[in-house]
Amino acid sequence: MQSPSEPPDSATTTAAPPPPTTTPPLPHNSSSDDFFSSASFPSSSSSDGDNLISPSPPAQIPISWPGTLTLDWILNLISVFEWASRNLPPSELPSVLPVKVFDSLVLTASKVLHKEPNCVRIDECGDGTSVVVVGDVHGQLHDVLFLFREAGFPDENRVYVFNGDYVDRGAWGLETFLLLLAWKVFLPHRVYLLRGNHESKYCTSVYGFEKEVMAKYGGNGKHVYRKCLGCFEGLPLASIIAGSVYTAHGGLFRGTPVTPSKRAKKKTRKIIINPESNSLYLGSLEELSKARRSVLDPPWEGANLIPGDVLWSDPSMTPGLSPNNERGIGLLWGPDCTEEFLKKFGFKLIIRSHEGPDAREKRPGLGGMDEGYTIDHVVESGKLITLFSAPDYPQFQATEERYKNKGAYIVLEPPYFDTPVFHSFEAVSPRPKASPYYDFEFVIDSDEELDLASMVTS
Ligand SMILES: [Mn+2]
Repeated sequence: MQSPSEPPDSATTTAAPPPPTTTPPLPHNSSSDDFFSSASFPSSSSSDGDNLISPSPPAQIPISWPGTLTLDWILNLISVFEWASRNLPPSELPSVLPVKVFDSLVLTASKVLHKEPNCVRIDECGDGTSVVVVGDVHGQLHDVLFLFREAGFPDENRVYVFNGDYVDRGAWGLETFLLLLAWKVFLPHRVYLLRGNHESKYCTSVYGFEKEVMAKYGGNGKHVYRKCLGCFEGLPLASIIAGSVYTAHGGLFRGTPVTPSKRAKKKTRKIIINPESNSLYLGSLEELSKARRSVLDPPWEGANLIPGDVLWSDPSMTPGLSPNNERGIGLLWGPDCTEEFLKKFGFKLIIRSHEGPDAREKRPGLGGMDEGYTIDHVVESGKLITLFSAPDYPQFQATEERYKNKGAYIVLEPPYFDTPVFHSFEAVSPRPKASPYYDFEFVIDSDEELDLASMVTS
């Protein structure tokens, strides 16, 4: 059992760059303990939003890089982001989070993430450990902070698995992503960050994150955006919790038949691509483990087919595997495929995300996302669940009639971790005022109908 203020393992100590030299921290008036004893967190009763408003700036700005992250540093980061979101224009973010501190955090996190396998196995869950699974959060920083305060911060006995889609649409994708990276660096074996389809160049150029970064970091915006994309490449694709729960942003994926090349060069392989649905079959965990995840964007073919499926696919009530024509990428899979996958690998649950209330509105036969989750398939070996953790989504909506959806997270408890306990929650209200970073009135509601041609050329 380690103290939360001590470095959790060597991952945080091997990659610590030197502290920033040009932006020394301002002298602050007290120890962090003094500041946080009077601050509003981590009270779990702070759901009314009133005590989230901090009229005076946090004690420790600008943030400096400590070399090794501590719980106090992360709590201060939360405080600074929350305060800045309500009191500073977006372009002032660098005055509280200097680009050099951004660089250190992203570099350190990227090194940790790139070492993880495509499918992380979370097995070190002891008797006293619970696992919190979180779906799409889409830059809704204040709702993420509420979730952490209600479910409890990550610690020795509380593991977090995030299913991707940290950025785009919401106005605080950068702060949200950086906060999650900070937790990852601080507790690399207690916080797992999987990739969503929005952690890509294509999505972030259409749905707001790129423009958000440019607005916040100005002249350093391109640099900050490039570093974020590099970090996205390191995000693993899936997790297996306690050997019985599979999680991924989209879900299941196809097998990619491999035949030896005629010219038997060393390790040269030819991957047969056949878009006919009757040639589709479920992929194996071994294929997933060998997939190449470092390419962020379509065209999704060859070695990219599996990541494309894992990030973009959706469940269906129609049996079998078929191309996901609505999205133009990924697959649709039926209850029979859920059963096949669960049975083959001895799993009890699949927890995927990827569909919010807007997407579900267009999916007759599947449940709506009012409560932040749906149980889509109930089969002999277990269940398939969709989990969406952005309440009152999307933040910017063209119609007056809002979805008013709740977000949800799932807690998995020992000893088997295979019985989901659902926690639905309302959006933090009021949200700070913010301007959208994409043309939400003209950009399509969900991720459907992708312009594949533009993806190929961009
Ligand atoms: Mn998604």
